Amino acid sequence: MTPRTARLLLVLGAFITGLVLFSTVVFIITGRTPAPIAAPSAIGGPFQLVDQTGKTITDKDLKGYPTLVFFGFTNCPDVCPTTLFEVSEIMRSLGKDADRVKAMFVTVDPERDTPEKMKDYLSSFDPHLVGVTGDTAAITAMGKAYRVYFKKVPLDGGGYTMDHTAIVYLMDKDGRFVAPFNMKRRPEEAAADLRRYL
Ligand SMILES: [Cu+2]
Repeated sequence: MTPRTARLLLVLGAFITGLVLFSTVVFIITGRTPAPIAAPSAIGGPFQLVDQTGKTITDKDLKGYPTLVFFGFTNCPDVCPTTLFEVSEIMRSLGKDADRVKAMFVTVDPERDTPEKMKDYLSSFDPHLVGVTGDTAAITAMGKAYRVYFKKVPLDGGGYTMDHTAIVYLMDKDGRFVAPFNMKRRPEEAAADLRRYL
């Protein structure tokens, strides 16, 4: 296991622990077992950012579309390109239905990931992918709303990389969090699962 993989597992672990703790708190307060993993309203919410063409994008643009949301950054050496490739395969498997879902790649590195940079980067992936950036405050707020962990890590030779939560979120047509989307299956299976939310 590379240190990077170990770090990502740690981040994933922390996220899941957070969800479990949250569910437990809900259980203690209400005396009822909460809906799967977390109350749907606990993740997601309104945002106002910019897409890779420089156009404003908000949560309202996602209304009516099941949406995959993934946080990352264009300088990411492995996890982000792999995930974007996998999401692209799912979109391809969806065929025509790809127009009825959305897939968003939200940068956690808005300093470097300008709309132009996002556009250039995403040109290697499925054209349905929407790149999302904006000012640091707005990105931080969205990250918080999605319970995403991210942190700048200085590199030995100068510059920096980003540690970040690597979960693909499935949001339903009404913008409610459904579950972390299972990427560990064939694109056709993932596409079939996604179709259930159309
Ligand atoms: Cu990444």
